[in-house]
Amino acid sequence: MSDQAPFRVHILTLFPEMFSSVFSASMLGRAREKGLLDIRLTDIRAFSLCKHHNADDYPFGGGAGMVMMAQPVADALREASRDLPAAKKIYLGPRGRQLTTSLARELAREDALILLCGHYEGVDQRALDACIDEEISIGDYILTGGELAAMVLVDCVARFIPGVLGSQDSPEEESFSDGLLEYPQYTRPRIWEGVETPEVLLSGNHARIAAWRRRESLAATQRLRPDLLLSAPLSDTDRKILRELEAEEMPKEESPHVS
Ligand code: 4H7
Repeated sequence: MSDQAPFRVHILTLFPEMFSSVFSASMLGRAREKGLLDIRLTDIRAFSLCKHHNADDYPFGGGAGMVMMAQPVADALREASRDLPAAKKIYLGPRGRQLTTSLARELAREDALILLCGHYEGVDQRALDACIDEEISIGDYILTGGELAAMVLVDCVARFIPGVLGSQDSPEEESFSDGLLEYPQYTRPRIWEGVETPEVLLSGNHARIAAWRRRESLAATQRLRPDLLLSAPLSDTDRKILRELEAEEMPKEESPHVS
């Protein structure tokens, strides 16, 4: 248990059963047990006023699929808002602002979040216009529903809630926080299938290890995501290492080579 008030997330969906394993396992499960994260789920169908509890209907203008009706969605959002009046109301959809580390850090500073998951062809635009503060996308690809996007957002935001990561870890130390890709990791056994762990990691020399890791981060970023180097904060030493790596990668024309 913790004395800090939990970060509250209320998720509205037609498929609440999709969330149980993701929110019970590993770090998110532990964060909830520790009282750092309070996740509520509402089945939008419960707000349907129809005989058969439908919350979707055919699209006006025709076309394939179903559209989630304005009334049950808006009623569900308004009830969630009465409970969490300061919460930011987010719709997960492909037209939204893209989720990044910096957006996740911002969202973790909100009082609470209400997440609306669209399914089928999405939600009637009038309910979105009346109730939603912001649409967020987890990336440029299409999903069958907003539920997986909501899970990704909660996972990503939870890492910025104090106490969710172990006391050793800092969310700022990892990839995309310092603007570089991560260095490779090794654990026992020291030799696996004949492949050795880099000797430096067994040296116990913390300065050498830190220097090796920084070099590996720079090398991976240069090779795999050179675009990140344009905005990463780099020291003079970093720039010198990058020039060395570049020279290794691209040997000079006149340098001798084995054929
Ligand atoms: C809201 C609006 C999120 C939710 C539209 C959701 C990608 C993302 C959805 C849709 C999502 C993301 C309607 C988009 C049907 C696809 C064929 C559910 N897809 N749909 N279209 N990138 N899908 O964050």
